[in-house]
Amino acid sequence: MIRSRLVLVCLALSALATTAIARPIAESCGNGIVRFHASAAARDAMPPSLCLIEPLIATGPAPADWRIHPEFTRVKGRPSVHIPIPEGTDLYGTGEVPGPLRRNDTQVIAWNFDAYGWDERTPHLYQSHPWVLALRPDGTSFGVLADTSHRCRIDLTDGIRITLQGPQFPVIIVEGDTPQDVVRTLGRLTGTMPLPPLWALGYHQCRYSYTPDDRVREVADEFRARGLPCDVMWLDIDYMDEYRCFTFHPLDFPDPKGLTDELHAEGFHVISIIDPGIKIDPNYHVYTTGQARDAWVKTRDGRDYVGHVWPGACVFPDFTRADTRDWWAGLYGDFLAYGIDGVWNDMNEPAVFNVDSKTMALDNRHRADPELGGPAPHARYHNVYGMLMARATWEGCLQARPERRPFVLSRANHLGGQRYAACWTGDNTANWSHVDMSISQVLNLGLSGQPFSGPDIGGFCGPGNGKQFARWMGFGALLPFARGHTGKGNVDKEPWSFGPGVEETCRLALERRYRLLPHLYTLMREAAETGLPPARPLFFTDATDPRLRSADDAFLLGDGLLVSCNTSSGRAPEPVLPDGVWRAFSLVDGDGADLDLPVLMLGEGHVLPVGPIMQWSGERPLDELELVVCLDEDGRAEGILYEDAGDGYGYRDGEYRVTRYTVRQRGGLTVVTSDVIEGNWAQAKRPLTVRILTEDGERRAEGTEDEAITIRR
Ligand code: NBV
Repeated sequence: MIRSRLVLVCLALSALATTAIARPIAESCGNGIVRFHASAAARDAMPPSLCLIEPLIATGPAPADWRIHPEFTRVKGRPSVHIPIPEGTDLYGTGEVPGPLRRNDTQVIAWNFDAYGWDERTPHLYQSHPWVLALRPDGTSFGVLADTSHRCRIDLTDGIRITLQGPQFPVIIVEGDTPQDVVRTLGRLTGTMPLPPLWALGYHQCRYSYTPDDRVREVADEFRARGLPCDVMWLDIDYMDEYRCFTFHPLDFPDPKGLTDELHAEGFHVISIIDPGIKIDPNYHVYTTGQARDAWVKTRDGRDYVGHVWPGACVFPDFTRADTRDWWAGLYGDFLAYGIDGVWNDMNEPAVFNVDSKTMALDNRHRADPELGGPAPHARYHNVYGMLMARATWEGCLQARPERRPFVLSRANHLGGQRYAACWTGDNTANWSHVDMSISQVLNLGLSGQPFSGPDIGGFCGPGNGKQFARWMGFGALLPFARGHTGKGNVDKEPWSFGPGVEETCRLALERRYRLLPHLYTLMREAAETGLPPARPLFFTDATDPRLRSADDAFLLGDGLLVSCNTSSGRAPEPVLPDGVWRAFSLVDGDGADLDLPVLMLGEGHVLPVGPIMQWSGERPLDELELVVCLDEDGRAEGILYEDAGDGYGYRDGEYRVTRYTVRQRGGLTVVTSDVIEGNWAQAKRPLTVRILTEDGERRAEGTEDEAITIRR
């Protein structure tokens, strides 16, 4: 009896143990890219990738000197891969995760989850990015992409270990001389975000919910009356008729077109929320037309799956089918005709109320198209449900208005989903830890392929306080996606809600953003072209400098503009700065004296083009420019500016301009020249103000863009 118990215990222990799988298969898939399979059988059974932009073609075995060799194992019977890392390697990425920038010693679960009120310990947020970026001590870098949509644990406590609840999966390793190289390769593999419309880079104002329509007008008018820049007003779920998507409440929003016309006339764009849960109601066109298409996700025994969300009992479109996506896309024609400019997809993990898992049953059936891998349980498609919804939404917006660039914001998403939607970090909380985390989250998302993200500035849950709001807005206004938002029943969180002092800080913060819009747009264009995010960690300046590897109270906008933030209630700690000269400068009157605002610094060798303050991005053309300059020790600096119509696709036919600004010191003269280096738009003859930042102040000069400007020392 005792012996048989012992045998059982031993058997159980060995099942728990990690078992190695012999002889993984390595395939070279392009320069610096190798895909590994646990075995030939795993390679042959590999389903289509749901994150790659196109299938990878194997061109031969891995190069002989390939450095990273994953070890495929089974942990408690589950497929697992372990990648040992050299001593001193720092880890980043893993997408939308709470906590610090540097991810060593953390564990997360890639599982899209309605993480209301999440905190530092929450194991899974709304999006899944099975991707780790590793930085070796010598500054070279590699990336690890687990090509799976299944739930997986990414454990960074001992090297990199990824363990799956699902079938065996391939691992793609990317090598680069720098982390930037690896992020660019990720962009090539999973796609880049299409260039957004310029207005989407303005400031956005949201709350759950501005209702009725007069409240939307009131808030919008308040922005204009107070001279606070803002581009977009958002409509959260209460604009709907009993939460039926694509409808408007007959009493609270009786004339949606009238409302959007008025807002447009004041320079605002309007974005409305659309959730995936469709109310079961035979008198509701979305339900009946979806029903006619048999569009819904099914239970394991083939009935329509019914889950409860805002409207009560709902069915859920099966976005894994092109037929369903086409139907969904088609719904946007009439909807956008109300004057809606962009779409916010929420609750698309998908979130379901009143079930412990907070989502639909894992054995629900998706009747997916063959190119996605064919019919399979929800467990395979859960993590990409939100991405496929965002894709259908994006396609719908483009179909409805082919001459305009879609803007979609999605709560749930997956590696590669930057092709369809921007990201906000969900229902955060108004406390200092969340203020602090908002920077590292945006940076790690950027290192995971998603360049366009930001937090709910001010915090969705909890009231917070004025000091916190001011500091959050101070740097939040400079993150790629800048939106103030808060929850139902919470205190007001408009820029003026905490009194005149905080309002003044918000004004300066927003005016700074608008002055920086030309630069942000240039960076967004770079993101669209290369995958490099606008907001970058400091270690991008020198990947060998160990001091910069954990720095996450500061970020770079591009290569040369450093934003050093105060994310605590007290005094800002002494910032960790990269080597070289970094000069603090002011962008709007009074910003240097406001200690709640981040410090802006320009690195040596950079020219930063900035525009005038505007109340919204399209208020006036960019008809004057200022060049902020920080010379390097050889007296040189350079910068570029990308411009186009701000919307539409003319830029694809050459209707754009990239101007390079060059500053050179020769003898006692500093000479500034402008050259159009790309695009067919004629060179502008704008007035230029040049500001050369020096150790003891600034030297200024005026001129125009079509001539060299000479400044005497
Ligand atoms: O649509 C209401 C909210 C929205 O404001 C928030 O931003 C989302 O994250 N939504 C979640 C649903 C309910 C939240 C309690």
